[in-house]
Amino acid sequence: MRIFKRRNSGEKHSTLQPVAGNGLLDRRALLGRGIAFAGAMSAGGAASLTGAAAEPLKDEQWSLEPGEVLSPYQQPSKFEKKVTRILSNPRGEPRTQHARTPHHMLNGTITPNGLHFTISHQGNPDIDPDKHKLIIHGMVKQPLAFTLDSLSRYPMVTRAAFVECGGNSSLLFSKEPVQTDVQNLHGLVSCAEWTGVKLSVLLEEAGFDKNAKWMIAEGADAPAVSRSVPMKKALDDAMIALYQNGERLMPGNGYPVRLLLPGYEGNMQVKYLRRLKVVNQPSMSYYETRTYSPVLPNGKAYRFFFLQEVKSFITHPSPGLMLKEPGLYEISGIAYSGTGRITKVMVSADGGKSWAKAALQAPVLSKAFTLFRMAWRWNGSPAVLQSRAWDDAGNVQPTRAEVVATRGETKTVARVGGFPSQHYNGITSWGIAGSGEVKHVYA
Ligand SMILES: Nc1nc2c(c(=O)[nH]1)N[C@H]1C(S)=C(S)[C@@H](COP(=O)(O)O)O[C@H]1N2
Ligand SMILES: [Mo]
Repeated sequence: MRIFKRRNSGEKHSTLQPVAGNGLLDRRALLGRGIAFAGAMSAGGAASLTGAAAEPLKDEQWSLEPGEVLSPYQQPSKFEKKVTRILSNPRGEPRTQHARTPHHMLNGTITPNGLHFTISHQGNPDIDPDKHKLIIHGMVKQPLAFTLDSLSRYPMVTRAAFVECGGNSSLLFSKEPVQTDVQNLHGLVSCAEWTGVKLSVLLEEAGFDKNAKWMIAEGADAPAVSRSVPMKKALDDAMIALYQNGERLMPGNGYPVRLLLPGYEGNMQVKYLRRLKVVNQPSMSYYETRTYSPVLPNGKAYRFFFLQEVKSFITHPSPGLMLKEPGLYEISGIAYSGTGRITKVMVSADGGKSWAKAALQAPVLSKAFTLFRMAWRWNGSPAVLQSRAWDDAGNVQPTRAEVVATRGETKTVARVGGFPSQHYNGITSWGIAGSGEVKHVYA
């Protein structure tokens, strides 16, 4: 790995000096003044990234008449109709349904509720919140039953947290890069601000047995999805979530109540939560033993793989977002870690030969999306963009080669929507062609 040092740091336009190979610029070039200078210095000598205002503003029809009536619950502009989730099973055939987040069409750390990814193994149940109950029982002094009403009388907490399916990004286990966009590759992760009651408060009230090591969480949907959760996690930062980005949970995300386990595998975060049983051993339920116990090349399986490990990917540019012409671009993307905070993201434009430090957008929250940004002057020749993240426990995102060396890869090219394996957190590479087209590549 080679890191270019900024040359002539006393020079006037020093922020425009490349800091790594193939046109990566100092992250200070992103500060307003820097980019203006950069614009002045770009090909053609234009003063900014946009053209000069040659014509006076013209009044369009919308400026000449009253606008539309307000709607009680507003929807995005009709011009944003393409910004939707991709559905794996739009007719709701009797199998799992997936709805994937369009990361390349969003820009922020919080996923809008309508675009939060969903995995429902048998559709979203139509739960009447007035009839729903949550029970805590098993190794407790006093089994308790909560209604939505009683839950809402406890002290609440609010935090941001990403939720990621263990199967997210699993197409990167494919022998050859699967040609699709970031939504199909990485759309099974989203981040929201969740509000609810700390699970530890409810467990204390029930008088849980201090010898209990596990808790079984069960949902009220038809497959009664159930997973074993270590008591340690339950007593740490687990939340009984009632609100998502300020409003009640969406039906696809567990309405009216879900278990939130920040940083843990999505499947454990049981939606439509109806039962928590305190026990002293894991239940070895269907999902924890069948789907979410990845088999290794040596034939053995991970018994449990709870943590969603440190990861990042570039969303802009990414497949489907063409680079129109050589010049200045901001490379940006998402980084997160189930362990804690993101401390550093490095970006490469030459397939990993040289790297430069990206700017991290504050606030950088634990177990939540962090945006990173990098200034780049594309010279019009082929390039390979990559990002790599570090967290505050010192974990570093592995390369793809490192992941497949321990975890294996498919023998043939995987199909879009397939799940060759689980828990891919390696690097993603975008190949930029001379034409500006962006493709998924391995580097
Ligand atoms: N009751 C119930 N809980 C569930 C599921 C489900 O189908 N039913 N899907 C699980 C899976 S596989 C994942 S990845 C996460 C996804 O959470 P989300 O749909 O809110 O994004 O919920 C989990 N919890
Ligand atoms: Mo999942």
